[in-house]
Amino acid sequence: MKIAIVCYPTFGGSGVVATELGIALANRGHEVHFVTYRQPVRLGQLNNKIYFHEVNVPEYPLFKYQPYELALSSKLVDTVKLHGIELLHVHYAIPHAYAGYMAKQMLAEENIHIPMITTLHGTDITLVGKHPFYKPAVTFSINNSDVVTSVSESLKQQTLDLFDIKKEIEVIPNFIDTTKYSNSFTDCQRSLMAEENERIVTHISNFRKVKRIPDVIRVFHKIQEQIPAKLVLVGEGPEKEGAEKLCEQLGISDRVIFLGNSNEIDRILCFSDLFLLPSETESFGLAALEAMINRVPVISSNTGGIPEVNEQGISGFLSEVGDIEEMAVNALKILSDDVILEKFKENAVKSARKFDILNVLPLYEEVYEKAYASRLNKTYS
Ligand code: GMT
Repeated sequence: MKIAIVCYPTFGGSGVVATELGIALANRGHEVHFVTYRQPVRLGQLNNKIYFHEVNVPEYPLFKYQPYELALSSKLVDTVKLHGIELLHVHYAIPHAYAGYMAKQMLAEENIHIPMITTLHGTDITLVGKHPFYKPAVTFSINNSDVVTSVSESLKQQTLDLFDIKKEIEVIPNFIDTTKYSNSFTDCQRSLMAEENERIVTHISNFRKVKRIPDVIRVFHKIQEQIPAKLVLVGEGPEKEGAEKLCEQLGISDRVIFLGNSNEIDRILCFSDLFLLPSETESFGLAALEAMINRVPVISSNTGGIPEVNEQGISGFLSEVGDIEEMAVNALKILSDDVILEKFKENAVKSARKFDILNVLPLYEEVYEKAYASRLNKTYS
């Protein structure tokens, strides 16, 4: 099938999921066309199965805000016509589902009928989408998608609670390509990060408020009071400066390593002993799943879809949002004993394997086939 994927090209989870899905679909023989404003960060070499089409938004002095949706929908129309695209899969409702719907309508005028799948990822519903300024447009574009999927049961429920949804929402969880990890690194270069006797605690995110970065630092502060440890912080975002200041205030700057954005996530997780994800809300927690497949147990909050990924007392521990005390106690339970740590590491991989791409990809293919087969029965009003 010829599929156009619309996503954010950045380090955020929805872009990563869209990119990994596109790569996996191409490996299965589909032709995949990414349509976005920059080549997605996780997308490697383009080939005859993977294409990238850049959306350009020309500047004009009249505009305070550049009309990205307009440029995206035009690009989609051109791409569909030029490459004979059969299906549109948009990741993150805002503004992709809206632009996708407009593209569909324009194409229908020319008697080209193309189904649109919208995958909801999290903040497009829970933080941004529910804002009254966006809500009517988000509700409209979800209800006018041919198929709607969400990355967790929790996100499905939140969508139904927050919006007036008239469509069925199918849950297709995020996934991991487990074959990539069967020969995981043997040389993790751990010595570059920490002394032999130190545990390595890691957090990876885009450093937005929702990630509760101060909680990450305060939990680590308590851990390092009890055992020798280093904290590795990976990512960039608005909370980073405050994080650096907090480390200084707590007198732990020499134990905290800020790595910035990285394409070497697996290498970093390879030498990590524990992953912290104390988020305010998290539709799924892809970062936790990536940690787990790399043998890293997770201390997280119990919010949103995280309990569908991190298993209490098995792959790690979950606490109420903001319960720094309990998170630190649980972290120490795992880190203080080599045997316990090893058990949690093994369990983390086992839990992660449930999200093997081989189980999840067919769910998307099934949805695509159904949507494609029924495209001509639709009335494009
Ligand atoms: O929160 C992020 O890190 C980015 C955000 C995104 O949309 O790019 O992530 C959301 O989608 C991910 C992939 O489906 C989920 O794993 C994250 O849990 C979700 N983030 C939130 O709900 C806060």
